[in-house]
Amino acid sequence: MSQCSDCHSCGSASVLPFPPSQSLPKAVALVGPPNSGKTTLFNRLTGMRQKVANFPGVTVEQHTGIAEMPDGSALRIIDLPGIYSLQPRSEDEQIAHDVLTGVRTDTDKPEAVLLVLDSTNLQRHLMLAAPILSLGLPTLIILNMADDLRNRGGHLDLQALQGELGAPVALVSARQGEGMEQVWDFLTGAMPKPAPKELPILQDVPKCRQWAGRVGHEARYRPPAPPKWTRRLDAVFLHPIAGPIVFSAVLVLVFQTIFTYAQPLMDGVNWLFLKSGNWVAAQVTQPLLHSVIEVVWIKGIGSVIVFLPQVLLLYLFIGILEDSGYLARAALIADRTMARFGLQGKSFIPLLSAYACAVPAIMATRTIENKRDRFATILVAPFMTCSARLQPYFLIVAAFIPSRPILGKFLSAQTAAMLSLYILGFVAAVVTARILKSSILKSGRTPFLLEMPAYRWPTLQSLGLRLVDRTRIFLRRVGTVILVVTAILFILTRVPLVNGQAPPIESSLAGTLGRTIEPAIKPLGFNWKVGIGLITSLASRETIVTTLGSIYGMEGESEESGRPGLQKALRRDLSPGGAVALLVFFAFAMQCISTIAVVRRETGGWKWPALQFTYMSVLAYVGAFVAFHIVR
Ligand SMILES: Nc1nc2c(ncn2[C@@H]2O[C@H](COP(=O)(O)OP(=O)(O)OP(=O)(O)O)[C@@H](O)[C@H]2O)c(=O)[nH]1
Ligand SMILES: [Mg+2]
Repeated sequence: MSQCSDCHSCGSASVLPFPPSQSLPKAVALVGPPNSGKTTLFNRLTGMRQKVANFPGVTVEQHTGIAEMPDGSALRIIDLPGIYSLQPRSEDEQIAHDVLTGVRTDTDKPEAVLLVLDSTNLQRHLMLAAPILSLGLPTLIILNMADDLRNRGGHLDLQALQGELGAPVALVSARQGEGMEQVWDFLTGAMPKPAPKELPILQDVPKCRQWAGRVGHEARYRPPAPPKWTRRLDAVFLHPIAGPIVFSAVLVLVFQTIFTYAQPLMDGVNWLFLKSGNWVAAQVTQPLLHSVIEVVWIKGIGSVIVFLPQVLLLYLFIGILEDSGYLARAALIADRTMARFGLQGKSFIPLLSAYACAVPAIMATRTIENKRDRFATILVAPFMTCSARLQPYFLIVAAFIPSRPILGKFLSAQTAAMLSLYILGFVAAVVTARILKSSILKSGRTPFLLEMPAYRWPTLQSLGLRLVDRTRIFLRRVGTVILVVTAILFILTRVPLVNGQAPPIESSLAGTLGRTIEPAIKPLGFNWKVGIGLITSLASRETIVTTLGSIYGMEGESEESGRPGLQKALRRDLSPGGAVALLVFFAFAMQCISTIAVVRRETGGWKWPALQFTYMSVLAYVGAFVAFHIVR
């Protein structure tokens, strides 16, 4: 076992001369405790848009960006996951540690460090200064959140702190761009050097804390007034009874908004898409091209595009939860419940973000220290209802469930059905976690430690940028995977030619494929058309919507263009039992190649993704079978 303390690395604690002799540093690392604003600064320096949010553990891997220096030269800036010490406890901390010490081959060893500390929480954050300075790299200590410090009446003497640490210090607000000239001065080597200082080697956490306290005292650090609102809000949000009630109310509000209030927006997008598509189709007289536009574009792609407003609303809500600081509170409330299923509060954040997409959620499990807890979270995350499931769910629910109110304006039958599907995925996740944690992934209970961030108003700019990025990703997905699959399907439904004409769909290649698997899916209440959709949805779940849209479009069954036509066609083709079975199938099946790939990467092999895929597929089949036979 290492004799090193938790907050200080071994070795000499003296600081090397600064700035580096002749040449400028080529790669500079952003280091600091979680949630101190490293990525905000990274984005400001490089002009990039890496994810920023108000909870610890947002960045879980290193990102390199280029900062353009005033003289036109380029400097590589490396954003790192947050660390509390140089003794890594979780995968993300390990990455930061390895980049910093030059162990990783995929990233340059940094030649200088920007140590980002939260100036409103300086006494705690200063503890990291000693081990980082002892690395001997030229280091600028950035006291971030200067705006917050000032607004809450905090103060410190920068010169004194600089003298105590023997390293340059800058008071900065990365969010507002305040004090950035000092950062540039450091990077260009124009910042004056303070006298070097021999730092003590500290052996344990209490000594580190003592040292940080003394340095803070010498720097006449006056901590800012405790954030009044944070205390007041926490009294409600973390209350053992009020907390869970608020949390449930937040969830219902989110779902109600997505499923009900998104409707007019979706209708608007649908109208726009149809009008523009029909206009283009009317200009094209060549029959093949005309039907490509009509089938692939209007009926296929159009049936997915309409979901953009819903997906954006979901991301908007997640953005507000993440940026406000509420997410960390929700994790704390969830910790007790999670413990019943063998997981812990730290698993909650990845699981909640899996409502958007399982891929970043699986990456976010890197913050979980206990490997078995981490693997269990990875294995259950794909059960959470991701935004790609929203589309088949919505199509089927809208087709089969009337939109009548259940609890007045508060809850409609369709919202209740959607909510049940979300609950179904959640139950599958926690039951699976329970099974895993009491069998192959058994481990003792890990205490849940998460630093609660101060509440912050989400800025319109940050929410707006999230939505712009999300729209781009959505459209890119539609324009690549979904368009390609829909185009291939179009070809497969037109071959082999009969007398130079496209055959009826059921005898086309796609139809033959669908009919080949029909015997296997008939017990679930699905016909060959749904079968084709199940095959294409292996590429991504939304493609079942474009597939059914194109098939019914080609058959002319959806005379009425757009979603109402598709819904009518579905009602003709699926019994209510088959519809419920299809929903259950989508709730449980792991139809996402990207998720399989990321599980393989994060678990280091094929064993876990293979187990996960088999388990989820069997559960999907059996679940759909049972649902079909119960509902009929
Ligand atoms: N008031 C204020 N907030 C800031 C400032 N810089 C960052 N923030 C906020 O602090 C929160 C955390 O910012 P990030 O940049 O994600 O922090 P990080 O250090 O990269 O966090 P991890 O990746 O989790 O380690 C976000 O809500 C930011 O908007 C600042 O100068 N002032
Ligand atoms: Mg970050």
